Amino acid sequence: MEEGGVAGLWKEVRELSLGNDVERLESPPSPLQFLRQFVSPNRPCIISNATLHWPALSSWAADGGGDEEYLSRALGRDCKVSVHLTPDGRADAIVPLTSSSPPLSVSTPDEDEDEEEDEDGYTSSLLCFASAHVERMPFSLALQHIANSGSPSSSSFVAYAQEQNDCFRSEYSALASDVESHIPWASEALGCLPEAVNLWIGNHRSETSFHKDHYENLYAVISGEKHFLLLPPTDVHRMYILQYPAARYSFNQETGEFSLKLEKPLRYVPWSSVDPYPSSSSIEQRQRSMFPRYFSGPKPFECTVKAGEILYLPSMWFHHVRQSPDSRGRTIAINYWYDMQFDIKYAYFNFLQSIDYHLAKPSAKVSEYHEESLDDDRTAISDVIHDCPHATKPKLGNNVQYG
Ligand SMILES: O=C(O)CCC(=O)C(=O)O
Repeated sequence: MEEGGVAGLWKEVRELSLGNDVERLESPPSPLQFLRQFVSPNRPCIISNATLHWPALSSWAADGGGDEEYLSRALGRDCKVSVHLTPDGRADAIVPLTSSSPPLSVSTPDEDEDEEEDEDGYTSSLLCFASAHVERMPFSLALQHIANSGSPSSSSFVAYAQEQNDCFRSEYSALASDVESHIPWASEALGCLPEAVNLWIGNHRSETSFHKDHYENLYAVISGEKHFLLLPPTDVHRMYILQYPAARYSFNQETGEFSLKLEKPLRYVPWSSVDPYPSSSSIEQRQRSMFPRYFSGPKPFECTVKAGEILYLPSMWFHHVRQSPDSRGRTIAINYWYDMQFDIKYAYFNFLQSIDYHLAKPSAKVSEYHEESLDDDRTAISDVIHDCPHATKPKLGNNVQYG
């Protein structure tokens, strides 16, 4: 891997500020400590023993002593919530528009051409940004679906309650008194109250692909565990962000099958191309050769957040999330999104994102750049976005926002 230039930056921020691990605090910091040691330097941390006083820790969590029915009783069994359904647990993820397993039918605005599939169901035709099928259903049914869909043999879909959009303060408001409405030391440090509070209930098949948000994120796990991969904003060139056409799953209850259709009018979403946990060795090989800066660069920060802990996920950090459920088959978390400061760090980040990785080599002359860029990621990227007419590198200010 290249030294100096942008690659030098990846190393330097780790040496100067981030280290190699996410720091763990045994108890909540004071607002001043949180501001000085974590928010200002844009460094993540995990805070243990952060929420043990919340009633949710005993009444929602499988090993907290609460009964299994508490949640649906407290919210109301028939109270409807939004549940995101996908064939494989990957919503808001890059998937091929033609895929054979699980059952999937696909149509594009120009309708299907004959494409040759390889053994993973990938074709040279098109990758898209696929959003979940969203179904409103009674909360008790949602909880059943979440637990059952943890096993591929018992369900043709994976259910994930992850509506975002401040869903905890709207759909789940009857549960408000079980948690704090904000994180006091964070609110004081950040000088504001949360802009959104979201509830996440999933199982081990639900996965959130690499992306970043323009929020300071306080992510509290209540039951089960969440596994994060984190990369700082300085590593943006390792994420291979490209514009993908937006598509949406729809699920047919009667046949139990999904179809995936491109949105009309066509819309493009800038999203990371990297899948850090490829599902087969052939996909892994392809990923490694197409995205060498991710796979050969410094390792992502890896951490597990357990019940009672809070992860501070600084604004603009790339994150990928998986989960392990509790004994009831659920992982439950709640997160608080606070407005970030659109300050000089944000401006630097946008500048970094806008510059070409190759042009940023310290000694590269323009003529060298033209030759070298041909045989590296340019060719790989043109494979990924084959047939994707508007695919370009993200423009300045193209915020990859989740929510
Ligand atoms: O828990 C997850 O699946 C994703 C969380 C996330 O992306 C966020 O909090 O911004």
